[in-house]
Parts: sequence; structure tokens; C-alpha cells
Amino acid sequence: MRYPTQHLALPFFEDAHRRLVAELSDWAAAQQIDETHVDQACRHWVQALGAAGWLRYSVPASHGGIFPVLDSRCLVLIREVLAFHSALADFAFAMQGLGSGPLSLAGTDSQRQVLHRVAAGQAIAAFALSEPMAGSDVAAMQTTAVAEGTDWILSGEKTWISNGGIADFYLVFAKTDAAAGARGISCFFLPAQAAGLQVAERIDTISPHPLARLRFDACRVPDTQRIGPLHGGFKLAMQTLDIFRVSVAGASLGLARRAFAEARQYTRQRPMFGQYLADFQLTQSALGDMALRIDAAALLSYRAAWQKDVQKTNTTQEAAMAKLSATESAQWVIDRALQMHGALGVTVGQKVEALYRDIRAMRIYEGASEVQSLIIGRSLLKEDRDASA
Ligand code: COS
Repeated sequence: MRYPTQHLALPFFEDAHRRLVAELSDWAAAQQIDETHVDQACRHWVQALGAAGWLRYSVPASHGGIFPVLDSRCLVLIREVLAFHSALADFAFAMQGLGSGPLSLAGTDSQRQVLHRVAAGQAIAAFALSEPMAGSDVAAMQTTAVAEGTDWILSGEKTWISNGGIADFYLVFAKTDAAAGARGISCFFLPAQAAGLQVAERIDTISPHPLARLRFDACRVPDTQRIGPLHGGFKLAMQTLDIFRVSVAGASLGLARRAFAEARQYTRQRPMFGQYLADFQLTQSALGDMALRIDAAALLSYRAAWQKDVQKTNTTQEAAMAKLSATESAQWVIDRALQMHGALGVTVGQKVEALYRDIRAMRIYEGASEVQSLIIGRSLLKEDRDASA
């Protein structure tokens, strides 16, 4: 099944984006990676994406990437195309960028050397922010980093860490000033083999991918491996999420476009009551609603990415709108597509059945839908306050 390309004519995109999609679509359609064993498959995807050069879009040009600053439209489109073909391929791509994002944004030159290996698919990255009692409420994290000479001693737990168990390094957020809330968090580079770091539990989810709970038992980290400003970790995490939340919107769009393509193909071929499913007005109306939601979410997503790349303004609000709209719409579209397939839709092994599972976590991770609404509302009120100040 081919990834559709009509939307690439929109003025948000340049010829480089159109060429990128054409090349990536051919590449992705030709890949044959066995996804039975999720860790192995994920490693294979990272290696393949790295060898083909696609991971170079995840890091800055100074350290092995394509652009001096990450191009948000490329990230959105790459995730769309990959998710259209394989949710695991999209996951492998996305985590290399998110897992190394704080380094790209705030690492020193020597800290950023590892980015060459991230871009080549030779080092797997992970972003370790969430905790058992601090998912949406990041500032409530309990992992601590206590200074000892020129080192920091990390203690605590992180959970739902993507690539947990297969990552070569983790970017870990910890409290460096326990009393300062969001203003007392810092970010640390921790190699997977660090003494005291343990993969405490592997977590199985409805859309399988490497995921784990990590335990830090007095892990010693030199201050040279602290990323960005001391106590500036919360903002660094938010800035990283501002970039990658838009790309989650891209991934959701890829899943929705695939479900839509499956639904169109199926309803044209499925005989029912003497005609085809697509001949019923009910089906036509449902397909129309699906197209509407995909286009509306796509426009919000491309706007956010374009605004970041071209206008270079703060896009916290637009990124939140893009993620909220695209993930919620994709869930709805995929559900409609599954419904059109009837009992076949819930049959394990059917593409729509897999899409139905793949989309669900996207409404939760990198900021749940409720958090996105909150970010949008708060940001609007801040604009009002600033205007009246
Ligand atoms: N960029 C830069 N700075 C930001 C920012 C952003 N996008 N968002 C917030 N900040 C700053 C604020 O300006 C504030 O700065 P000052 O201390 O200088 O005033 C500081 O960070 C704290 O912000 P805020 O008061 O809004 O923090 P809250 O604790 O209220 O948290 C939410 C806000 C809920 C929005 C935040 O915790 C969040 O995004 N949660 C979801 C986390 C998430 O996505 N988890 C998934 C993990 S990865 S799978």
C-alpha cells in the first residue's frame, strides 16, 4: 500500500520535503524486518534507519546530522511515512531523536560526540523522565542527584522508559534541589553499563516495543556528564518535548492514513446486500468524516512544524494542539476503519487490528491529551496576562 502524497503540495512544504518523502516511501516499502521479537526487531530497525541515513534527521549537522537545527517538518513527515508502514519502525526512529534531544539542544561539544553514533544507528538512545508517581506531573519526580565532590550520586526509579533494556545510554532527569520543584531538576547522561543502574522490570504493552522500569542505586555520574544548566532540566525536558510532540502528531497521522487507505480498499471490495460496502451512503458519509478529521489534524500538525522551522517562534501551544488533535483524530479514524471491517477488524493479524493497538499509547505518552489541553489553555491565559501587563 502506498503512502498518499497529495498533502505535500501544501505551501508548508519545500521540494526537499517532497523528495524526502518519495525516497523514504520507496525505502520503507522495501524493508522486510521480522518483528516477531521486539528487541531484536527494534535493534534491526535502528541499524537499518542509521545505515540508510534517515537518523541523520534526528541530530544537528555539527554532530552527524543533516540540518544545523532539527527540521520539524522532516521529523513529522518521516514519522508519518514510517508509521504508515510499521509502528515499530516509527518508534525506533522517534526514540533516537527524543532520547538524544537534550544533548542536541544543550550538550557541550564533547558531550555531543555520541550523536554521531546515534545518527549512524550504532548507539540506541533513551529519554528517562517519567516515574511511578510522576507522569504528567514532572516536577513531582523523586529521583535525586546529590553532589559528592565533582560527581553526582543518582538514586531512585524511572518507569515506562522507551528503549529501556536495549538502550546504550539514558538521559536521566533527577532532582538536584529537592525543595525547588520544577526549578530543581537537572539532566544527566548515563551509559547503560553504569554501576548501580538496573533494568528492574520489562513492561509489556498492547503495542509491543522495548519498555522498562529502571532503578538507580547510588549511580555515580561525573559533573561533566550533566547536560545543560544546573537545575535547568525541567525546561530542557519541555523544550525537547515541544519538538517531538509535533512528530507524535506525524506518527498518528501515518497510522490514520494507513487505516483510511485500508478502509477505502476494503469497502470497495466487500460485497454486501447485493452491492459493495462503499456503495452505501452510511459508508460514504463515514469515509467523508474520516477524511475531514485527517485533513484537519494534518493542517494543525504542519502548521506547528512550519511555524517552528520557518517563523522560528515558540510553538508550545501549536505543538500541543497538533498532538492533541492528531492523536485523538487518529484513534477515531482507526476505530471507524476497524468497524467497517466488521469481525475481520478484530482478528489478530489484520492491519487495522494492529493499528487499533498502535495508536492508543500516543494519546498518553509525551504528554497525555488532558495535559495538551492544559498547556493550550495556560498558554492562552499567559498571552492575555502579557498583553494587559
Ligand atoms: N519550554 C520552556 N519552558 C517551559 C515550558 C516549555 N515548553 N513549559 C514550561 N516551562 C517553564 C515555565 O515557564 C516555568 O518556568 P519558571 O520556573 O521560570 O516560571 C517552569 O518551566 C515550570 O512550568 P510550569 O509551572 O508550567 O510547570 P508545571 O509543573 O505546572 O507542569 C506541565 C506543567 C503539566 C505542562 C508539564 O509537567 C508537562 O508537560 N507534563 C507532561 C509531561 C510529559 O510529557 N511526560 C511524558 C514524558 S516523555 S514519554
